[in-house]
Amino acid sequence: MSDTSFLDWPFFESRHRELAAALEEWCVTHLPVDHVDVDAACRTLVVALGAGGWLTHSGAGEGERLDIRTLSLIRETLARHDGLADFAFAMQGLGMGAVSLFGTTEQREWLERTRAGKAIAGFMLTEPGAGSDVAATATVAERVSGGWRLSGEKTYISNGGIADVYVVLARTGEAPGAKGLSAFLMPADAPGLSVVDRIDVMAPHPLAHLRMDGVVLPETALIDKTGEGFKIAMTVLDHFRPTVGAAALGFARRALDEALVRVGRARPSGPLADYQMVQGHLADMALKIDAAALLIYRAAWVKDQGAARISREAAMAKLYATEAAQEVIDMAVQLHGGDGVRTGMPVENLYREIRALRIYEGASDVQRLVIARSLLT
Ligand code: COS
Repeated sequence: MSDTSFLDWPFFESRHRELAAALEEWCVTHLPVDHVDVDAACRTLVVALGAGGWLTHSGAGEGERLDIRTLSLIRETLARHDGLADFAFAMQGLGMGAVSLFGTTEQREWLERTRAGKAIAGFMLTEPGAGSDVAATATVAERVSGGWRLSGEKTYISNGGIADVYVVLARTGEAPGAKGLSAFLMPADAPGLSVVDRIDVMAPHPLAHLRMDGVVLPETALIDKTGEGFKIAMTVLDHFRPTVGAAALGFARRALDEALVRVGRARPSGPLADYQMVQGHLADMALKIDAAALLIYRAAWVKDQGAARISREAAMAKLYATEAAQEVIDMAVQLHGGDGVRTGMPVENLYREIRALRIYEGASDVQRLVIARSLLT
């Protein structure tokens, strides 16, 4: 069982502690699921997380606010038990993030379905020519009678191919760059939307390259106002970046748990834990874990207290927690010796799982840029 003493920190209320305990119990009976078919596993997980009531927390209904501490606690707990369960939960939140924060009553009908586990969501931001540089988005949305026509390509779209609904960022052209973008809600069965390719990655999860070839959407698909798409996307990312850190934290906690079991094992010359150098590594792992947790729950707490923007805190949390988790997991692999790189070992799995978190939702260098800008402006 992982260290839960952090739940006594003043960032949390009793409802958070109760939720963490209840989710832990749920995870023990429901996770991990079989990952052989990742599409099927994700569908199963969304249904199960919906039935368990956990997905309610992935979004905010009209008049409600996203609770970032709750999102983070759920992600770290799920990640500790099953990376794909964390992915399934996180994508319901990120996919519908723009609707949670800016959606109309009609658009929220989709949100209620994703929060119940009855629909799967995706967020279509990245393009072949616009990854870190969101302002370079080339997908075009042109006005047509009664609505919009979208054309362009999006890649590395999580849940691409299995989602029922997407939020997509497109250029509506009010101004060049960041000020000429808008966000739209697009059902996956919209004519003209197709899967170009499914993308296989080192820690498999549903991922695809998608094409919009003249997809016609009604006026009501527009989220908030035209020209606000960049700010909407950044606001969504500000809310969810601390939670990426939380997922990394869950992976790191699991790695430390696995390492502690490993080094405590009896050996003819005594357990590895008797060696001071091993103890030094364990101390460094625990230190990085606590430091990451402090940054994550600081960012979450600040937002939950009503801060308008937490770009700097969110960037620090994501940057530090994902980089630190990579180091913690690498050390756990090392402490396992040859077994650490054996396919199917929990630490080998964590080693593959953690890598993408330093890239998605803003690569580490983008987070550094956000932090530096907060110092220089
Ligand atoms: N919240 C609200 N508004 C924001 C914002 C935020 N977090 N960040 C920027 N803005 C606003 C700025 O205030 C600016 O508006 P004004 O001109 O009215 O002041 C506007 O948006 C443009 O901002 P900026 O000039 O900083 O934009 P850049 O094009 O330089 O982009 C980075 C900045 C690189 C930080 C941004 O593109 C980014 O986060 N990229 C990573 C994207 C990403 O995470 N992709 C992963 C996708 S996986 S889902």
